[in-house]
Amino acid sequence: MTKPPLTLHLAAPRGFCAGVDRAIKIVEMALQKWGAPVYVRHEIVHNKYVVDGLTAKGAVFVEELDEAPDDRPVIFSAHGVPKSIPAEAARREMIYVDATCPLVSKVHIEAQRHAENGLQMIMIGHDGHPETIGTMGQLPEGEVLLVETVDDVAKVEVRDPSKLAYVTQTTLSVDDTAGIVAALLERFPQIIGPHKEDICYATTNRQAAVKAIAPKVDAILVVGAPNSSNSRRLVEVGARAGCAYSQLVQRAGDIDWRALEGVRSIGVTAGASAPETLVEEVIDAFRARHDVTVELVETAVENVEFKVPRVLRTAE
Ligand code: 10G
Ligand code: SF4
Repeated sequence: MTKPPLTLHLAAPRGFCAGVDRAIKIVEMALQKWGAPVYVRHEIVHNKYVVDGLTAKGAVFVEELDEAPDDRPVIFSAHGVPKSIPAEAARREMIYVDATCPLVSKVHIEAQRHAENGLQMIMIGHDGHPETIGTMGQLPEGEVLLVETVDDVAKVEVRDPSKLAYVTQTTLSVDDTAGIVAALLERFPQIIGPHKEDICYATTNRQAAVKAIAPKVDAILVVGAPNSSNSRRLVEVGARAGCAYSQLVQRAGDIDWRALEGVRSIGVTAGASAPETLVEEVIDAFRARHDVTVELVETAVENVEFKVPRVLRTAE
């Protein structure tokens, strides 16, 4: 029986970013250096497949530091942690390794520098997300004001409009954030911020690739987890760029084949925490049902790599 043809537009770049790659390596190298169990505070990156794989190798994932014993190493996730967490680990004389992405640490330093210069901080981010909690937690409780939307900008109450700075989460929607920054600049013309925002290269590139694909396809699938902020942003970007069916799938088993009946072109991408093996699984699932032609849509080439912390490098 002949299979119906399907053109699969594969986004590039997609999937793992340099910060995710480094964070996973940190857990693997810690397991090699210290043996199991090694504790990890929060999912090292927001992906069940990654977490399950590391759990099988002896990592133990906990939400809070007090769930980890004093005498085993603990790793902090790529999303970053409030200052109080390494301080508590040090107080308990624990071995700890911080897997915070260097691009998130850069935002932490920015926030602290602005505060030292007497500026009140505003953070553009999602309430309750670990990265937002970590960045806001670089300064004492209540010092950083959170805005999530343009509406929030109208409501935020500041100490002195002439002494303000802002930072952002690294995985936000580029377009939504531009709107929020514009609203901040309009209400507080003296506010100081980064050149554009703190959205990282990986977020920007993955969103741009989806924008390029959306007008060409009947449907978009984003491989990623429901708790992965950057993956969910890719779904939104796909829908807003004109693709009516834009969906998140964790694995091939999540694909709604009935909804895709009659589709002749599909876009596939993956969030920064989704392993390539899951993208391959999705492509294979299409191959089983269609005569697939893969077209790579490459909108940027990435060659960013981050070193792992020295304490682990010496173990090599
Ligand atoms: O997109 P979020 O922040 O939810 O995280 P993720 O684990 O799905 O992807 C990697 C991004 C980070 C570690 C945040 S900088
Ligand atoms: Fe780092 Fe960006 Fe990846 Fe976050 S999404 S881990 S900031 S490279």
